Amino acid sequence: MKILIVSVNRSRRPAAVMPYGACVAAQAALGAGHETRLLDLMFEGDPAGALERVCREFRPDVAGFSLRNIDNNDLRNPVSYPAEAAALITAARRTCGARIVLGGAAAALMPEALLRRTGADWCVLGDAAAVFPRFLAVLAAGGAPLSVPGVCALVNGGFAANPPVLSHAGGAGLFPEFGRWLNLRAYARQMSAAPLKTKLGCPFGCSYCTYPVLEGKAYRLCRPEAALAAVRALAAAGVRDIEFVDNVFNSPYAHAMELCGLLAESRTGARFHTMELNPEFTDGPLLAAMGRAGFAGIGITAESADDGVLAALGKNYNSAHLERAALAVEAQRIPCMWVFMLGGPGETRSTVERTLEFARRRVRPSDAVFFNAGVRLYPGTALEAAARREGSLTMPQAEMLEPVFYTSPGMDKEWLLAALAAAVRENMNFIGADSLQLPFLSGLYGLAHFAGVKQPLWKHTRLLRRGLRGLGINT
Ligand code: B12
Repeated sequence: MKILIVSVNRSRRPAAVMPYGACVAAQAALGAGHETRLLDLMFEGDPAGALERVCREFRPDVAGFSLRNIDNNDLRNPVSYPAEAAALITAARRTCGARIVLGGAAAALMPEALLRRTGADWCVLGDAAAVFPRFLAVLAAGGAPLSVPGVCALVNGGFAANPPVLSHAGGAGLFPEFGRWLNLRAYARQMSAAPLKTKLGCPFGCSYCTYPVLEGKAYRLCRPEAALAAVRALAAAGVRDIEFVDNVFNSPYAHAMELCGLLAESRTGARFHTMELNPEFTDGPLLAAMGRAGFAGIGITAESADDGVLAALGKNYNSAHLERAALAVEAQRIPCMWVFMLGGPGETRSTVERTLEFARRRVRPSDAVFFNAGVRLYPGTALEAAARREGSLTMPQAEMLEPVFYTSPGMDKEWLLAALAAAVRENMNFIGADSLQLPFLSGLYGLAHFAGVKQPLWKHTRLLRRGLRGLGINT
């Protein structure tokens, strides 16, 4: 069959991210013997026009729409993406007779709502490398796609789902040939690193998080040698920056250490990044191994520095782990971004102050701190249930496609936003979601790339903010 994969995501905030999942889906279709094309809309000026052109020329039998984001996760300036996806699907229907299937993290989180909103025929959950070829084989043979585990659809107005089975992450399926599908130069010009994942699954129990819903709770690890081979292939294709996008990079600890050891020995010339370090497993030996491996930027997802809030979020670590992680970061040179999420369950004015105080006192001034305000609520999470019990969430699950946020009843939302704005104003290494609203952020990446600045750009947060302030722009 002829398969067209369409990557719908066009968001360049905080940066343009390569459509990893769409590439995995395309590679899986190609590997199963189908004639496959990928249309990446990231840099298209006229997305609907580009899609209609491909639909007319290529005449796909199946169009797979990869939906990454439901919204931008920004409480103050929410942007919702399903309407854009629905309009594109209408355009595809207008121009060709392809059957339409949804995939991607957004689709997997709210399949029923997205099937209803977009009018697509099916939605594929779980790992595309495992499910998509089977789905296509059944479709090609004239069978019923709903017989395939991981496929869902609307049947006579009701939602029917065949639950996905967890796939093994041997490696190959997770490592598509990015250069075959994407304009890698365009991404390099936007200072985007190529994503690589070394495991599937998330065994942690964070009350608000969707990762176990998306990938299951059990870890399926890639062999570190397979990840190294993928790194080598990317380096050979000219990719300089690679970002490990594991849900948590440093768990299991031994797996991360082994990978770092291999990367250090292999000297591929690539620079590595990850934004997903868990404080419990962030210590001196790990950071030393990451330094030897060639990590140029790391992120610690801390969320809060208050023990009560961390417990209410269901975190596996406490403030003592944060202190230890901060000491380990201080003792080495890799630039670090700390990520916090204020306003979660149990949050009060004093717990917010505690987290801000940690960021002022324990984060090196040369490092950056990113603050989210409010917690995006997703159906099926423990926090959703808690919000319904508290009475702060009353809307039906089907309507949660529109961004809906939790903020603690123990704290006034307006006060939180004002306190955060004041902290960002006073500390030049702090940024919040508002900082990402800069209209010229994409131009800034282009300029930095042109000037030969190395990734990650956020390591220059203080300098950039000072420069912008000098120009009268307060970010
Ligand atoms: C790493 C990550 C980031 C990194 C990305 C770095 C990089 N270089 O790529 C950073 C920190 C930059 C980031 C930013 C954002 N992120 Co993010 N991110 C992730 C994370 C942890 C992994 C994404 C990834 O690469 N996965 C690996 C690929 C292979 O998986 P995948 O894309 O889902 O594809 C698989 C399946 O979905 C399926 N599939 C995909 N497409 C298709 C198509 C078809 C046809 C089929 C059949 C199957 C299929 O097959 C693939 C293989 O199994 C996910 C959580 C998660 N576990 O998914 C969140 C996640 C994708 N992010 C999310 C969000 C919201 C954002 C932001 C909007 C918010 C923010 N915090 O700033 C921005 C948007 C950035 C942008 N420009 O679009 C949400 C998206 C859903 C939603 N809630 O709207 C997620 C799911 C987390 C969450 N909160 O639930 N993110």
